[in-house]
Amino acid sequence: MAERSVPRTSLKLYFHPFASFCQKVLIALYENATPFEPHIVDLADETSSAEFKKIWPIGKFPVLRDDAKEQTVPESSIIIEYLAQHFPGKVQLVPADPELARQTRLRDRFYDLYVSTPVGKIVTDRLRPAGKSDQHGVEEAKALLRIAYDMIEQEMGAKTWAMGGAFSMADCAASPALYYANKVMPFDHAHRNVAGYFGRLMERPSFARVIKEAQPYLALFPQ
Ligand SMILES: N[C@@H](CCC(=O)N[C@@H](CS)C(=O)NCC(=O)O)C(=O)O
Repeated sequence: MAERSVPRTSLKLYFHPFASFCQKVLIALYENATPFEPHIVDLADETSSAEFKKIWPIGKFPVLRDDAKEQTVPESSIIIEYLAQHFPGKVQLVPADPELARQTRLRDRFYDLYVSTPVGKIVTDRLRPAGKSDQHGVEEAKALLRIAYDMIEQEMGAKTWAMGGAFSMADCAASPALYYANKVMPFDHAHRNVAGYFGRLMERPSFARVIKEAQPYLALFPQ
C-alpha cells in the first residue's frame, strides 16, 4: 500500500501563532512553501516555557532550529535571512543586489522598531497590575507610532509593497506590525496610503493564512 508522503524537513519553528514576530517568520515560510515542523510554545505554561528556554535562554520567540546544519537561529529578521540563504524559493525575500538588500533591511528594521515595538509597549501596558501602568511610556509610544504612520504615508504613495514592486522581508515585518497597530491606533483619513498598503497585505495569501491560524487565539489580545 502506498504511504502518504509527509514533507521531510530539518527545520523546526518554535513560535506562537498569535505573536507578531512569529507571524513575520510564518509569512516568509508560507511565501515559499518551505516545509517546517511547527512547535507551539506557551510561555504562560511553566513546562513549555522551561523547555523553550533550554533552546534559547532569552525566552523570546520565534526561534528556528535546523537539525541538519546544527544551527539554532533566533531573531525574526535573522531567521528570514537564514531561510533566504539556505532555503531560497520563488519569492526572493532579501534581494541579491547589495544596495536593494540594505534598503530592504532598513525597512524591516523600521517596521520592527518603530511600529511593532511601540505597539508592544501600548499593549503590554494593559497587562500590568493595577497602579503599575506606565502612562508616560505609553504616550511616548503613541507619539512614535504617529510619526511612523506619517512616514509610511509618504513612502507608500506610489508603491505596492515596501520595496516597490517585489514582496520582501520588509513586507513580512510590516504585515503583523500594521495589523496590531491598526487595533491600538486605527488608521484614519490622514493615512489612506497606510490603509491601502495594509489592505494589500491582508489580501496576500501568506498573511491571510497567518491571520486565519491566529483566530483561535485573538481573545488573548488585551482590550
Ligand atoms: N527581536 C525579536 C523580538 C521577539 C519578541 O519580542 N517576541 C515576542 C513575541 S512577538 C516574545 O517572545 N514575547 C514574550 C516575552 O517577551 O516574554 C525578534 O525579532 O524575533
